[in-house]
Formats: sequence, structure tokens, C-alpha cells
Amino acid sequence: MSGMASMASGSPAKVLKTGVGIDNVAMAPVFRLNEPGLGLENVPHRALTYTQLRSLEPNPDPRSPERELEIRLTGNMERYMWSFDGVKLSAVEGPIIFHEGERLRVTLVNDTMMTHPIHLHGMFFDLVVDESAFKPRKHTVIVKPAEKLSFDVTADHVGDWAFHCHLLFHMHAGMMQVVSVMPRDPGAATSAGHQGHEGHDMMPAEAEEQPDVHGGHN
Ligand SMILES: [Cu+2]
Repeated sequence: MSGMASMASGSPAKVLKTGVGIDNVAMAPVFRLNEPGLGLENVPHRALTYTQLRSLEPNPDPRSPERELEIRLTGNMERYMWSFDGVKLSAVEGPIIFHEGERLRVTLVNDTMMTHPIHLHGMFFDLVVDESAFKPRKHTVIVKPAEKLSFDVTADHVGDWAFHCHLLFHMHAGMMQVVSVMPRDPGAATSAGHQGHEGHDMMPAEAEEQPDVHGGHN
């Protein structure tokens, strides 16, 4: 994990308690990106895993993440409650904050006994299958029970973006939050909207070092 060594500080793992909305907490979540999906372990055909994927082109932003954010996938199977960090959408007090231009490592921990395809709108992310520059580019990642995985994302699209489980009955039950990418220059927020990075300034250092950061969404 050489890329993590240069990170200023990782966030401590969240401590969640079981209760009405959380019927289980994964005590020892593990790396499972090298496993096929649930039920595909012993099929007669070949089943691909995430660790077999590589981007055909180098990841557009080669920076190591400067900040880490952990989000737990939580629920109560019997009550059919689904949430992030134990808080369903209708009870969330504020968005998940990204800061424009930052390189962020988002770690998902699945505390439930189900698989969840977690989807971020607005930005592709690089799934951390290794520390190479050819991580698979995704906007949705399937998170297995008791799995802990990470993706690196560059917050290059200012605005509010949906972040949710793509099993829509889970999303409707509350497994959804808003990611707000906050502009570096607040005055640029209205002109940037959801249209991408054009129309407002990059920091000079970023412009020099990362000329192609924002051009890789294809
Ligand atoms: Cu789900």
C-alpha cells in the first residue's frame, strides 16, 4: 500500500453499534475483490473478479489520495432497513462533503449479510485492486458481505450527486445519501453547476501538475 504511505492522515475506523437500524457489524471485514460474486464460487464456468480487471489507459489522476473517508453499508434484514452509517436518507442531517480537486480514498465496509452494488453519480472512480496506475474505472462497485474495499476518486465535478445502492428497493428504503462537491471558489458554484470543470479556475499548482485530470471520463 505504498500510495497510502504518503497520505497525511487516514480517518479512524468508524465505530458503529448494533440497534434498530443496524442488526450486524462486520467485526473483521476483509479484502474480497479477488473473489467471484456470491453464488459464483463453484460454478462450472469461469467467473471474473475485480482483480482481473485493468484500465486500458492510465488512470487520469495519478496523485495519491490526500484524504480517506470510510462509509459503512448498514441495515436490518428483518425490518427491511437499509442505510449508510446507520442513517437512512430521510434522517440524514447533511451531505457527504468532497472538496473540489481533492483526491480522495473512499473505503466502503459492508456490515450487512447482502451484496450491495454501490453507485456514485457524477464521477468515475478508480477501484483499488492494487496500487498501479491502471486501476479499473468504475461508477458502481459490488460490495460483498463483510467486505472492505476502497476506491480513489478525484472530486472534479462541483455539485450535488446521488450516492446509493443500485438495488432500488434498498435505495428507496434509505441506502442513499448526497455527495456534495464543494467548490474551491464559492463564487464559481453557480456557473459550474453539474456541467463539469469548465468555467472556473483550477489552482495553479494543480493545473501544472495535473493537466489531464479532468479529461478521463469516457
Ligand atoms: Cu443494497
